[in-house]
Amino acid sequence: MNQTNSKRIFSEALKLMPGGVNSPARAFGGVGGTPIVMDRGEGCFLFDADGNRYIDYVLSWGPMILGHQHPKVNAALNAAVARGTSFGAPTLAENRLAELVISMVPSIEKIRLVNSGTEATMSAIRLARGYTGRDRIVKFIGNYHGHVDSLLVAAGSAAATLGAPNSPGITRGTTADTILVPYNRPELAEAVFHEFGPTIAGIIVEPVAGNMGCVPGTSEFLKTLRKLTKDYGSLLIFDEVMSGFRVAKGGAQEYYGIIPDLTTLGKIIGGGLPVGAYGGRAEIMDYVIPVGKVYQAGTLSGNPLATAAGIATLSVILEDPRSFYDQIEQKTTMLANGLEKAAKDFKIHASVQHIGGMITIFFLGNEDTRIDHWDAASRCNKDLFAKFFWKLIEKGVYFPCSQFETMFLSTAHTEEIIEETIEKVRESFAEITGRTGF
Ligand code: KE4
Repeated sequence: MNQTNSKRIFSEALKLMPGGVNSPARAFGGVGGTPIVMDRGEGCFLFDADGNRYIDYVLSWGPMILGHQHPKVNAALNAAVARGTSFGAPTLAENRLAELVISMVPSIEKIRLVNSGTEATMSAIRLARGYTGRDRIVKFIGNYHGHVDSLLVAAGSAAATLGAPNSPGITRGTTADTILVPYNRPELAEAVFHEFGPTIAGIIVEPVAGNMGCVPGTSEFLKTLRKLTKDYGSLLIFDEVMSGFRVAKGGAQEYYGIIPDLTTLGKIIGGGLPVGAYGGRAEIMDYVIPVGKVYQAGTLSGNPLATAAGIATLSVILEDPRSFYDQIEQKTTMLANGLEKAAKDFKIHASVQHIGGMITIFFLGNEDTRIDHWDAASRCNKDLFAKFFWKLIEKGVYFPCSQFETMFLSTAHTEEIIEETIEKVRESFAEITGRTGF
């Protein structure tokens, strides 16, 4: 596979930006080798700087649920550009995006748009502290909520991939009020609340963890968090930056039927442009400045181009949401079944875990049969994952470059493309194992 341009461009990047990237998740730290420089996206495909085509299961780490260059998103962006790019003043489009999100997400009566998932989670925990007057926040080992100082402890995603779950540069004081609990262990969350409950401002949780790879929260776990926060007067924050608009129209909170006090959003809400958001009941959100005193601001929050892309994306989903999510679920299940059968046929010890449009194949440690928390995820066979990743790259299939990331599907992935993917997975397993698979 010719990668001349990609390697040249990336070697220049290394001189200009730390690790040649503007986000460590792209650095290929979990798989080794040189990141591939992408040039354009089209439907479910990415094309690199040398013109090589890949079936894309990263989808910009989640946003591109309609695939790349959806005509309605492109048209909305072109129309918005013709009116100017940023005014720093209220615009109608912000009302429109807010209305769409409020109509889709059960917990949200009022919303504040920001520019990233990190800004959303940072603001939501500040709001929880301002609203309750308490300091402590509970987070879960292996969950990643963006690079918020007080949450960059035992963090997943690239923090785990690159071995920096606790980043240097964060003071002990910053994380002194962060309580860590293992994910999917309701009894341990109970123990923490029995000891610290009256001092806990809130819990922030990925209801479907995507930053260990795809590890859905159990109903019992999430119901326990809902009960504990209600009993102790803390706020439950669902970080749905990844699961929002992906596992259901109303995100994981609709899927599980558990309504948090605050929800953070990102990725799909911007349709590929930088949008994050946090929202919840009006009586909580009215603690945010300028109504309340909890400060939060942003030059480009609610930007006209970003809101145009977000409105177009959510509007396509809302044309027929039931068939939209049935389609996403059906395609994800088709891929999952193909991955499971391939792993079984080639005697590879794996667990394929999926929910809505999120999916991960875990190459399990010997003693594990399924991944439901970080300890098990950390025992996965990362070397085998890396071999598998590169075999697929050679065959034109682009999986996330880490065992601790989730794969995504879009409405642009056809059944034929999924069948082609499964065939290339089987070829890769045959080459790795030397078995025939029959
Ligand atoms: P951003 O600041 O990257 O927009 O969002 C942070 C964030 C918050 N919460 C959850 C549940 C998230 O998954 C994320 C970001 N996800 C990673 C991928 N695992 C983004 C990729 C990257 O960091 O480049």
